[in-house]
Amino acid sequence: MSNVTERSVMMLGGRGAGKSTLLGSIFDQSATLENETGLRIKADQYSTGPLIQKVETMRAVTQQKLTDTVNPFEFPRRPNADKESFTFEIGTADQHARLDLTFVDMPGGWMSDDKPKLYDVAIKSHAAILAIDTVELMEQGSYPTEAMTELRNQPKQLRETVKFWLDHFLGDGKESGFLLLCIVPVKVETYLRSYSGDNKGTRNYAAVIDKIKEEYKEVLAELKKREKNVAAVITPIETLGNVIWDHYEPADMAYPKEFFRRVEGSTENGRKAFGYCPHNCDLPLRYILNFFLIQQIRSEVLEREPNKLESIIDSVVNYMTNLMQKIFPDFNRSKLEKILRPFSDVFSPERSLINAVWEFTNGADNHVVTVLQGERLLTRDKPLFHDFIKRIEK
Ligand SMILES: Nc1nc2c(ncn2[C@@H]2O[C@H](COP(=O)(O)OP(=O)(O)O)[C@@H](O)[C@H]2O)c(=O)[nH]1
Ligand SMILES: [Mg+2]
Repeated sequence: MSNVTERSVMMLGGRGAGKSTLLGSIFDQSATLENETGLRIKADQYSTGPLIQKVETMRAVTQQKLTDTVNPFEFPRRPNADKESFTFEIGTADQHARLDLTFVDMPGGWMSDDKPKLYDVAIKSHAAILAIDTVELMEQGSYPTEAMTELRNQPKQLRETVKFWLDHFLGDGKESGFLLLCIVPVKVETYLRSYSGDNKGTRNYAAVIDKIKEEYKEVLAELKKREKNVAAVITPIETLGNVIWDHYEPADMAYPKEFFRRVEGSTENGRKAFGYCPHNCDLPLRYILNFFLIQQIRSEVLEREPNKLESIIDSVVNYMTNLMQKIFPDFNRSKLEKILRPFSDVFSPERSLINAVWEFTNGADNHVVTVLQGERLLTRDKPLFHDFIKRIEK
């Protein structure tokens, strides 16, 4: 295949937060959508096995009444044992073009230990995923903190990493990018739904959002400073479905064992709640691909209309003007050219691929998503898209 492009996505979040599992779930659910969207998603030969293994582990969890999901043999410190990156090959059945998207999932402990490696990933990534262990976020207070070794979320340390990333692309005088941070609460089933037949009281997802805003406020403040260039969204996913947190048990001098139990009954809208039932795992990928596609379209508009654009934006009448003001509110051609350049060829301009990406990203279940900032970097405009498609050689 000739038209293969490559991009990378930085994975943020502590060891054991659920990053690799999250990627397994994204892969597993997205790959089944080909008939619906035309987008074919595979993993490369080195990633398929480990990704499927993560999904199988999760499937097994839903078969037990009560499980301690942290495998004591897998978990203790082997910081370099984990696979570091997973590549998704994103294309179509006709195989004319493909985007290889590599998620760089750093081995545990990097947040404080291996700065150079981390920074090396940061400077290559225009999109990042932050996995938040929702159970730790919400339940940590119920357990003596000093007994919890190495917390998984570590929002304070994260600030430094995020700041480095933002400064690299957007620091003084060198605005050279648009960025997306996709915050993904995992192990969130417990708070996302009410299950009838379950006795732990009403679930409250709004409390999760509030808690993220509180615990990660320094990180969010860094993002806010770069609001014009950075989109940030919260996309919760249900890796397992129907499995909720039950309790912690001490595990001397180590992170407490966390027990999950499966619910048996039904969800609030009457769906039978039983067994493995992942939901919305494709959301982060849909948002990332949408972000890339929208920037590519914007960059093409800018390239195509070098002379007209300024006058369109200056004039005050038609649909085009409103649209242009929406997609380029702070129009400054030379600056925009520079910061849109990295996106001009994310997807080879090849109709079937671009169409499939549009379809895939169109299917996002937006009602569970919280857009924190940068909505215009994600805004889909149909006429503009069709215009863009028309211009692509067959
Ligand atoms: N109940 C539950 N457990 C999970 C979930 N995701 C991950 N885990 C557990 O957390 C452990 C660590 O996950 P992993 O993906 O390896 O974390 P990483 O270090 O961030 O890559 C796994 O062995 C699972 O047992 C989830 O969505 N629900
Ligand atoms: Mg991992």
